[in-house]
This record gives sequence, structure tokens and C-alpha cells, in this order.
Amino acid sequence: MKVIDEILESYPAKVMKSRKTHMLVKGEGCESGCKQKIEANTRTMPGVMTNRGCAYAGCKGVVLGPLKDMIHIVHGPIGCSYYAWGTRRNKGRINKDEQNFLNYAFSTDMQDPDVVFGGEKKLELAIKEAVEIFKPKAITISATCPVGLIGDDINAVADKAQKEYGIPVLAFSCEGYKGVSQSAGHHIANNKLMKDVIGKNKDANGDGFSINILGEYNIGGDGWEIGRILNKIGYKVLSIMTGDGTFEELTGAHKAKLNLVQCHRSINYIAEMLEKKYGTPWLKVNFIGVEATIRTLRDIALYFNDKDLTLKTEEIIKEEFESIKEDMANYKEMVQGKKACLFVGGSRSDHYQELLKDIGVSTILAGFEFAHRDDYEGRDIIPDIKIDADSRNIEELEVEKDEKNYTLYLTPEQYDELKTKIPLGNYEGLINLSEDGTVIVDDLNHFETEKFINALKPDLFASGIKDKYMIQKMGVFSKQLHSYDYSGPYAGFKGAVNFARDIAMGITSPTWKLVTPPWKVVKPLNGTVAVGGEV
Ligand code: CFM
Repeated sequence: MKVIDEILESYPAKVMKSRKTHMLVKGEGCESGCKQKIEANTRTMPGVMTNRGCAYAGCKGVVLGPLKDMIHIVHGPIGCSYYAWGTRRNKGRINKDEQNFLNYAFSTDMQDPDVVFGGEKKLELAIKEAVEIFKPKAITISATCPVGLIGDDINAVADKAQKEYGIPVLAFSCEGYKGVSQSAGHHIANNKLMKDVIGKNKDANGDGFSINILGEYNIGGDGWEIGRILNKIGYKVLSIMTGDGTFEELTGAHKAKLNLVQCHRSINYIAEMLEKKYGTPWLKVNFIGVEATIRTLRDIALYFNDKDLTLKTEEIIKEEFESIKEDMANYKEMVQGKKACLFVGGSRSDHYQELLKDIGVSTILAGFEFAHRDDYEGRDIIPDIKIDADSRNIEELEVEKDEKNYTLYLTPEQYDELKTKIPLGNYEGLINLSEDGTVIVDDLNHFETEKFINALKPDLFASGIKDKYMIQKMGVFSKQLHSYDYSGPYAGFKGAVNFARDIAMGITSPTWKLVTPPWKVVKPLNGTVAVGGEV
């Protein structure tokens, strides 16, 4: 594709060589249906303006942060805390007498002397204070970069505090530099939750159509809309990992009969480990999109294979669909035929393609910030992924079969048969799910974003706060798909209408034609550039 060649040609040789492996056009040079390869989960080139976050963001910000009945202490300078504070992950509901600390930010507020002389004492005091004031059920400690650099032993502090206060105190060595992006932090959080939290409630009950929802973080209330639909059908949701989730629920999550995986990237480790340890299969689902939600609900019903449940599923699908049909059709009429680019973290660029399709908007570019090759190419390439030094940094937790709690809902034969019909234990990946001709880019940067916008002329560029305003100054509507621009929910049936409304409103706004970007108004500075030489 011309624009890709242009982008690559403007790079220095070394950058060009690397970036070349991170982009492709679906189906190009692959007409006979071959598998396309993309490089991912590697270091961003120094000097490139990436949208990625850090390992701490993935651990504390994404996976641990939404667990509302735990206190999450950040051991580090206050800036790191501010960055990972609740904001759009603070949607939690509680019943009377339950604990919710989502709106607090707990930090040790490390200062220069703590970096010089060590911060362990300060951390001990912070835990003491938190226990005395809030009496939480459990505490997490997340390490930020300086903690790892000076060598504070947060595990020792956590062990000591756990003995002293009699509650679980879990230390996460998720220093920002632990990986090439937030993805490393997801893995670190998954490992410890699996080791020290999930399965600890020996009296947990998994009767009925019990499920967990993994990789759903309740952004904009998505988890609530998903829960509403599932409860209506008759499922028993044991836990949500981790949106509006609790420590308490996680301890009994091992009893579920099926795990649904919404965001594959952030939680596939737990999904895999649960299957190995307890026999619970996982199913890749997508609640983003009307058609996607309907398909997902039917897939879940197929797994449980119960006559009444299947009938109820169809009844609810019909009822919900009827209630939104007209609104969806109206919005579709307003935006049909428009083109979108999607660039989000590690799963939404795939999920949102389906919702956009519902309203007639096609995706012409899709990319992830920090996904791995399996999120692009599908899980069957996992054995071919080369483990590099950066990935080796993070422990591959080995779990063993828990003989006492290991149960199979399906016989191995039933499992194999069903696997041919629904994505049981499988994720096909972004490339396979995209239409031919879609540009697929990993770790897109600002320079490339501008180039692609100029060449592809999308009507919508869905991304995040780091490039939203740069895009809008170019006269293109930009929708944040991380925070939803504080709108939502966008999941399920009712959420789809919210999304369609927001997109129709954005695309049809006359504003974009009126925008004159600052670089067209402000003249470049004139004058001779000093080049050195004689004075
Ligand atoms: Fe999963 Fe997420 Fe995402 Fe993600 Fe994120 Fe996120 Fe995201 Mo922002 S867990 S990968 S690390 S769906 S915070 S709720 S929106 S980049 S696409």
C-alpha cells in the first residue's frame, strides 16, 4: 500500500526495518489464504511517540484497581498514583455494609530521602495506617520504578504485615520497566491473583449455570449491562475479573462451570491456569455489538446445552433486540457507509469492529498498542512465538491439577466436538477477524497516525486521550475507546444504542468542517538557523 511505503521511506534505515514488521494489509500478498505474520510485543523504538503505558499501569491500573474491597497501596512517588487513580475504573456498586475503596488513592508518596535511604519503613507505616483507618479485607502493594531500582523488598514487608494484621497483603513487583508495555503488568497481576486469591474460599458454591466473566473492567458500566443480560437469562455470575469485582468473589471463582473471556490479552493467563488447575474451560466472547452479543449468548447456551436455558436465551435475545431495533436503525441511517480507524490497547480494536458493522461503518485500519502476536494471528501461533529477554522477565507460573476441586462439565469428546462450533479455549485474533484490505498496525505512533489519516481519510478515528485532540485538529472526529469519553455503557444491547448515538452525533457534527488546525494559522518562525562555525 502506497501510504505504508511512504511512511517507511521517511524513517531512518534501522527504524524502517523494525516498523516494517509491525504493519500489513489484510490479505495482501496472501491471496491463497496464507497466514500473515506481524511483529508485536517488542520494544518501542527510542524517540518514537508511542501510546503505550507501563507495566505498573497494567498491573495496578488495569487488573487490580477495579477490585473494590481491597486497598491498593502504590509504593512510589505520588505521580504514579495519580496516573493510576480510579478515574474511569471507579464504577462500583455495593450493598450496605460492604466495603468500597475505589475512589481513594493510597500512596507512600516516596520522596528523595526515601530513594536514597530506602522506603520500606514508609511502606510499613502506610499499611499500618490503612489497616487502622479502613480495616480492609485485603491489601495489595504495587511497586513503581524507583522501588525496583533501589531494591526495597516489598515481599518481605508484605509477609510481615500479613502476619501482623491477619489479612492477605499481596506484593506485586510490577515496576513500570518490567516489560515493554502494560501487558507485562497484566501477567504479573494474573500470576499473583491465581496463586494467592482465586480458590481460597473452600466453601464456595458453583451450583447452577455458574460462570465468571474474565477481562471485563466495567468501563462506562459495560460490566453492568453484561451482568444484567446474563442474570436475566438465568446465569449465576460468580465473579467479574475485575470490573466492579471483589476480593471475596475471586476467592470462590474456581467453582464456576465456564469462564467467559472478553479481553483476551489482559487475562488469558488466568483463563488458561483455571482450566489446567480446575478443569474449567474458557470461551472467547464479545459483548460489544448487537450481533456479537447475540452470537455470544448462543455460544454460552450451547456449552450448557440445557433446553430451558436455550429457550430462555432466545426469548431474551428477541425481547432485547426488539427494544433497540428502531433506535439502531435510525442511527445506522445517519452513518451508514462511513469509515473508521481503530487504535486501542489490546482487544477493543477487534471488538468494536463488530459494533461498527451493526451501524454500517466499515473499519479500514485496526491496531493494538501492546497486544501479542496471538491477539493478531490467533492462538495457534503461540508455540512459534520467540520468547525474548523482555518476556523472560516475567514468571511463567506453572499450576498443577487440583485433584479435589477438578471437575469437568463436558466429557473430553463433547469438548472436542463443541470446539469445532464455538471458540472454546480459542481466540482467532484481529487479522482473521478483519475484512480483506484492512490495514493492521502494531504500536502505531503519532507520525504514522497523521500519515494514515491523510491517506485513508477516515470519518472516525477511535483511539485514546494521547492522540484524540491531534486527530480532531485535523478535522476528524475522534472517539476515545478507553474511557468512552466518559459516556457508556457500550456493551450488550442497551450499550450498542449508546454507542450508535455517540458515533452518529460525532460524525454528523458540522464542527469538523470548521476546524482550522493551528499549523495552518500560525506562520512558521522565520530567520536563519544557526549552523555553528566561525563566530
Ligand atoms: Fe483489555 Fe481493557 Fe483493552 Fe487492556 Fe488498557 Fe482498557 Fe484498552 Mo485502555 S484490559 S487490553 S490494558 S480491553 S485500559 S479496559 S481500554 S488499553 S483495549
